[in-house]
Amino acid sequence: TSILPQPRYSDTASAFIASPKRLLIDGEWQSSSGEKFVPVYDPSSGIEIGAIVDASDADVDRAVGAARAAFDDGRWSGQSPYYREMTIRRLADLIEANATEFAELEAIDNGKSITAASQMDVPGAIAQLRYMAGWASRLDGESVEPLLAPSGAFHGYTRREPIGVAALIVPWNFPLFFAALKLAPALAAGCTTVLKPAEQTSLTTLRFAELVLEAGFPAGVINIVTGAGSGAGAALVRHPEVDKISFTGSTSVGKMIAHSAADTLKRVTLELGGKSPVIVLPDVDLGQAAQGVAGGVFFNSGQICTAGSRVFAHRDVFDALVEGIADAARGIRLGPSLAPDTQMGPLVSARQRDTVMGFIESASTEGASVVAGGGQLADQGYYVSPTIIADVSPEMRVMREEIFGPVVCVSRFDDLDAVVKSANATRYGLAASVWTRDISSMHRLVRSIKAGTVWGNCHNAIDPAVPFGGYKESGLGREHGREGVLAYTETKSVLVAL
Ligand code: TXE
Repeated sequence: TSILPQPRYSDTASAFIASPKRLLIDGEWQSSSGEKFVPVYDPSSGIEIGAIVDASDADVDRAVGAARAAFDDGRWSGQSPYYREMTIRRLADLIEANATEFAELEAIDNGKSITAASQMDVPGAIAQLRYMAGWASRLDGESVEPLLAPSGAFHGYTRREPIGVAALIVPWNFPLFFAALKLAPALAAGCTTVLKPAEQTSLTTLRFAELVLEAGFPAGVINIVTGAGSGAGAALVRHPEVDKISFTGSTSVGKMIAHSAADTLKRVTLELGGKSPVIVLPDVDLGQAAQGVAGGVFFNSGQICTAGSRVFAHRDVFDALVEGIADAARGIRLGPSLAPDTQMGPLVSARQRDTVMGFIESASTEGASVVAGGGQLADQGYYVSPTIIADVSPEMRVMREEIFGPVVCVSRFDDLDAVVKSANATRYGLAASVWTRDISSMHRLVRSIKAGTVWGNCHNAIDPAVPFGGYKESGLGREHGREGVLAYTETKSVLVAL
């Protein structure tokens, strides 16, 4: 397959990429105390296009210090909820006004198609900010009657107070979206923040930082440091002045963060890997189910934590479903991220491509069969074709580990009890989907599957108002919705003897 060359960047995007990159600390652009940089690649071509700052420990210390000072003097949490809501809304409005530029930068930096970036990532980021902005004025405490005291002996109530300084660590699969998703509830709750984007994809976050200044946030409320996970990321996690960490990324780093956070008992929210089961019952409309299942795993080139990567099809529909998913896979137009008709772009990095190819090779070695796809495409860029693997068994690597690429394993089942066992036979528990028109089977499965989200007749339906997070090793805590914003607060109980 030949992949077209990446179309020319717009002048606006080229100028932004070429501009010198710094760190947003205490309301101004600051240079790093070190001289280290991380190269930026365009995954569609594999060409190095620029560089971002690799922040030093001293930079991280300055950023945390600025957030600490901004929290402690109440310049953000001491304002009215209405002021906080309107400032967050201004940021959303500014992103919307620059939506085209954000979509292009995201496509260039991450490799996702410009269509997906403009239809999902950018509007998704805006919606997160607008939804959470409303929570600023709804974080009420409660009046409480103590159980053991005579009525009227105490005035009891709770207050919702912001935790303090929140460190927000973001992965590379949805860079702008995750930055907004983490910042919005922290800011609504009244926390101050230090955000670190992934070193592979920091461009949209740096453009976002310019809008933070324009939106008029007080200095130090939002600080942005770029750089390596093992350097700037780890420095942020161990910093004693950080009160809360919210991390999205790999399960292995999530566990390291939980260990490190234990030293000062930082509050932790972790959104980690997944190996989400997709269960297809025999009564479905096969055409629709095949399209839906394919979309559930191939969206974002499979680089999404909820990817429906283990499909369990009822024996009666197995062959037809595999054929349907293979047809859908063959119909996906792969191409460079900026080409308007590209449906699936490359993977984010050469490393990610090599990891995914390693999984596909391991499947063949272990005796599975590759039904469709299976290849690395083109010499330039990090393309992998949508791949379907059958004849799998539960011990194979492809069935146990998160692949994070456009690869799906399909196996067959006979009855509901057996499929529940197979679906739950994983250390992960992020999401699942069930495809059937039989409502009692649907709800039986919903109750039995150990996952933070179960979708019915759809996959990857993610919404700012609906709690999101994992069971088991897929994470800790919930993002989105009321639970998402409460995760940035402490409850203070007050009892006044009358
Ligand atoms: O993730 P990392 P990687 C999974 C997916 C993928 C694998 C590896 O399976 O193939 O992880 O991706 C920062 N202290 N997911 O290596 O390293 C890092 O800089 C503090 C699932 O890129 O976890 C980046 O900002 N921070 C996933 C972020 O953590 C550290 C999204 C994620 O990087 C750090 C991404 C450290 N010691 C990958 N080390 C999802 N849940 O959606 C790294 N970081």
